[in-house]
Amino acid sequence: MEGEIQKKKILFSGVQPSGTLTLGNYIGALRNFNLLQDEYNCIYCIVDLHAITVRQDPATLRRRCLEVAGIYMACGIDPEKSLIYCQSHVSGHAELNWVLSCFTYMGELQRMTQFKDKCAKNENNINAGLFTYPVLMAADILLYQADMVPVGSDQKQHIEITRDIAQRINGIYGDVFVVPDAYIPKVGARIMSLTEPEKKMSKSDSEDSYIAILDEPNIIRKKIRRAVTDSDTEIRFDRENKPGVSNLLDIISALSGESVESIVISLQGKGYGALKDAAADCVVDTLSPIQAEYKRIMADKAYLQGILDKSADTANKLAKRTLSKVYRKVGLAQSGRK
Ligand code: ATP
Ligand code: LTN
Repeated sequence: MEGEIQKKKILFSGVQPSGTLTLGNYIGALRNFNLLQDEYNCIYCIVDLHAITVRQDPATLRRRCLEVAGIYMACGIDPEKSLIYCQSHVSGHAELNWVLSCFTYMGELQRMTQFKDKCAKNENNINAGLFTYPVLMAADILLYQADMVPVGSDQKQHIEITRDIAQRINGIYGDVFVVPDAYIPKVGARIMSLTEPEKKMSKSDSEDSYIAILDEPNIIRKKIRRAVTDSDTEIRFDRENKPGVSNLLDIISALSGESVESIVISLQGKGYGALKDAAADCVVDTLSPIQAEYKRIMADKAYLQGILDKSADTANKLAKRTLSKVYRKVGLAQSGRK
């Protein structure tokens, strides 16, 4: 990939190992990852440095990094085509983070809605990392001169600030960075919580609010059966007034490829029980083969670790190219060593 990197455009994305990955992560981000593998040189990162903005149990965090790598591969990311590695294994992320933070304004960071949401959820640990989280994310992306970043719609604001930082630096020093575009899916860019459908499904919320990619079929059915809908009986897409029902329709549409309109027609008059059964069938059918593949991959941890290490080596080389360019452009001292 290192040599080839010049020819194809570059795609970068990341997922935090901050919990077990959810159906929201899958529909909003992961399932698009493998679709783009042939068109782009893809770099998929497990962003463990981002995860520690919220307190994590060390042993669990370490285990989850490997699990996320396994899920990436089970969802179809091919380590022969794409890089899969841990953010903390490439020191360039943290180094570029520093430089970018000197070109990011406090006011910009204060407007980030994810920061406000995370503060509300972590009242006892509103740390500086939570505040500067988007700068590290910008560093992740700009470090590889990525053209494209597939994410769920909750990350749109973070991609915009990344573009602003890149354009600001390019404006001062000439062409330093590629300015990346977000790739946000048309359907399923924001899957909602099963228990509070006006909120985003999130892996750091309570277990019954999300479907984990690794949930057993009977658990998936149970969670969907209990999903909050409304006191009405009409199956209709109306995100504002019927968020629970709309979320289930969204999930079916995203996974089956059928339009919401035709799903609504086929379920007309059948009631919420039928809607929930249809959603559960789609989810189980999609996740079962991924779960089987995940089991197979996780049986050989040494192989998985080997992929992470090899990818990190390549990522380190790519990162160094951008970092030396940035250091040179901003005027940091050059080393006299050969
Ligand atoms: P946390 O709850 O710990 O903040 P998260 O699942 O919200 O985690 P990430 O793991 O960093 O956040 O998300 C990885 C990718 O999944 C991102 O591209 C994000 O936009 C996408 N994503 C997360 N939740 C959803 C969702 N509910 N619907 C669609 N996409 C989502
Ligand atoms: N901020 C993202 C995770 C993330 C990411 C990235 C996504 C960190 N770095 C780079 C895409 C590209 C989140 O909270 N969902």
